[in-house]
Amino acid sequence: MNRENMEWCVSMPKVELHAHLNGSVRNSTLFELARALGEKGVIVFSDVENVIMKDDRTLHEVLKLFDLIHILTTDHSTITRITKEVIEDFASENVVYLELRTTPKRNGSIGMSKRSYMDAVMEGLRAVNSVDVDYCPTGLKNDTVNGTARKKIYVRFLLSIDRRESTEAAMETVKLALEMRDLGVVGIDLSGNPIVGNWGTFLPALKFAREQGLYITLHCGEVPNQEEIKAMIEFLPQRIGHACCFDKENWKKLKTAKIPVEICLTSNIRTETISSIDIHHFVDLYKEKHPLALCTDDSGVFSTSLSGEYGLASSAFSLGKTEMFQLAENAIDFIFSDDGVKANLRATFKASVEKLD
Ligand code: 6MZ
Repeated sequence: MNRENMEWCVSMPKVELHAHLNGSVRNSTLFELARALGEKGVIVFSDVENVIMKDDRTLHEVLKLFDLIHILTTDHSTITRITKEVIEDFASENVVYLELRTTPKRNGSIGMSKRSYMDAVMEGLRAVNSVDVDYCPTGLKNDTVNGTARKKIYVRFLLSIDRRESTEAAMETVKLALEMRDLGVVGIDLSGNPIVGNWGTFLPALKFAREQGLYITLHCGEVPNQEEIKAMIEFLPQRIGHACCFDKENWKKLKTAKIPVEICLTSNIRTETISSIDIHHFVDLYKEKHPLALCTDDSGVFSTSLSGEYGLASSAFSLGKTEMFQLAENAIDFIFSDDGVKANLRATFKASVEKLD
C-alpha cells in the first residue's frame, strides 16, 4: 500500500462496527500505565513491555494479553481516559460512526460495579473535545463553532458478555444495557475466548435482550465449533463478527440468512485464525454481495486502524477507490441506529465525494 493510497483511505469517511474498547488502547498509553504500575511494584514493567510489543500472537495468546491489559486499565479514571482517547483516535482518521463495545466489569476491591464501569466510559465520551460527539438519539451537539463546521462522530455502545460469565452475569449486563439506552447503548455483543463457555449459558440473556429491542451481534466461528455456529445462525442476530471457521453447510446457511458479517482482516491473520490473506472469506462474501463491513477488532493490540484495514483490502483484493468508498458507505446499512442517523451518514458520504479525488 503506497502512501498516497493510505492517505486517501484516511480521508475517506468510515463506519466502524467492531471495536473492543480495551483492545483499541494506544500502545503509548499502555506503556505509560505499565510504567506507573511497575513503579508501584504491582507488575514488572519489562515483562509487560515484551508482551505488548510481540506482534505474532495466536488467538489464545491475544485473549491472555487482555487479562494483562485489564490489570493496567481497570480503574475508573483509566477507563475514562482510554475511552476518550479511543474515540478521538477513531475520529482523527475520519470514522464518522463508531460502535464501541466493552465488557462491563465488576471489581469489588476498588468499588467498581458494572454500572460504575459504564459511568466511567460515559465520562470518557463526554470528555472528548477534539471532535463533536453525538452519542444518544437526542444528544446531537451543535456542529458549528464560530460559523465553522466542526468534525462530528456518532458514537454508540454495545455491552459485551464475556464467554466466561454465568447466565446471571450475562443477564445483569443486558439489564444494564436497557438502563443505559438513553445514553447511547444500543446492543449486546457476545465475545471472549471462543473455547470457553456454552451457547446455552448465554441464550436466556440474549433472548431477553432481543425481546426488549436491543440489537445483537455475536462473535461467531472463531473456532470450528459447527454445532455452535449453526445455533448462532439460527438465532438470527442482526450481525456476526469474524465468521472464519464455517463448514460448507453453515456457510450456505449464513448466506441464505444474509446476516451481515463484521470482517476483521488483520486480526484474523495475526491470530492465525485465517492462514493467509489471499484465502480470506472476504473474497467470497464480497463477490456474492453478502452484507459485510470492514472493522478493526482491536486496533491497539493489532497495531492497525480502520484506514489500514481498507488499505489492506485494497492491496490484497485489488479494490479501487470507487469500490472502497462503496464498501465503506454500504456499512451504513448495518449500523444499530435508526433511519435518521443513516440518512445523515449518507449525506456525509455524499458530501465527501466531491472532496475526495
Ligand atoms: C473474542 C475478543 C477478541 O471488553 O475489555 N475480545 N473476543 N475474539 C477476539 N478476537 C481477537 N478481541 C477482544 O475489550 C477486550 C475484551 O474483548 C474481547 C475479549 O473478551 C477481551 O477481554 P473490553 O473493552
